[in-house]
Amino acid sequence: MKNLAVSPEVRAALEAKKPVVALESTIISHGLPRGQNLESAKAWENQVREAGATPATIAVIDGVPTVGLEPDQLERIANEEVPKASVRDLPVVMGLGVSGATTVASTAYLAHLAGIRVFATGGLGGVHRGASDTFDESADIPILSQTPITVVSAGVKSILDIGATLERMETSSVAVLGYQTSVFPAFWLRESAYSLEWRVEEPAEIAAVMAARDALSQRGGIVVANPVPADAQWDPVRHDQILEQALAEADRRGIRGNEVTPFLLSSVVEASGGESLRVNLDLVTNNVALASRIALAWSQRRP
Ligand code: PSU
Ligand code: MN
Repeated sequence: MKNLAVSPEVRAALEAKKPVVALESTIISHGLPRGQNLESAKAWENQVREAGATPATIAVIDGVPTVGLEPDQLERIANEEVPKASVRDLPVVMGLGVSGATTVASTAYLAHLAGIRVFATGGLGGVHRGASDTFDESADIPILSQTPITVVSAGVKSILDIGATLERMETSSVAVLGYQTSVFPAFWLRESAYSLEWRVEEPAEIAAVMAARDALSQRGGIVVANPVPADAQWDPVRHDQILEQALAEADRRGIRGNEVTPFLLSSVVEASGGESLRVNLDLVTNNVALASRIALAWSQRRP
């Protein structure tokens, strides 16, 4: 694509067929509190480098979709008021020449345009509770159904309707692989009430699935469901109490549209006194580690 800015570091890695891991920016601008967000974003980039891969944090900067943010660009996304930009917003922020933080959907979309195969996030967006009335479903799944990328996620947050989200992924032909688990994780918790059909033990197996998907010329993405480590998960009782309060508050205030997810996340962080935030940071770190290993396994398949 013309006008896609790929940083020299990311471009060199892609040209040399070295491992690259895409990272999203909505988690930085809207998913984490200021003060915590820049430090975390830098730590995840360093973590990818230490694992032997190249990080590519993605956002739109002054109208230019950018793959591999420079340090000053990362700072702007963390500190300025930037809109959350999903795929439908990309042409708008580009056309108007403004900046935007990319969601899972738009990060996957731009990463694919740049030729990146592996992406680490915290949790995917999905079907919200009550979606049969509100129609609130994240664009993350429909976009993943058309975007050949492998996304490592700690499942989806329990603020969503997890069962409906899994059904939507099935209908959309998005493959879901449990990483060393047969149970779909629920973001802050290792397990939801839903089991998975497919379990893998090693990054090389995931790379083999990616190669087979390519051989079939399938367009859909692969979701790797990676549970938060056992010693890092949130207390399930506290989790249920706080979640219920946050959902009721969002309902009472009539929160709608793309504000729902950021509102629920920040309410939960506040009500938990930061406990949910610690779990959130730990699970992203765990996802970045696995995504780096998958990117390495993928590049080893292609000498
Ligand atoms: N999960 C998180 N933190 C986040 C998000 C998801 O733990 O910040 C963001 C992702 O960018 C995801 C988006 O793509 O929320 C989904 O928003 P919506 O439900 O409005 O599609
Ligand atoms: Mn929504």
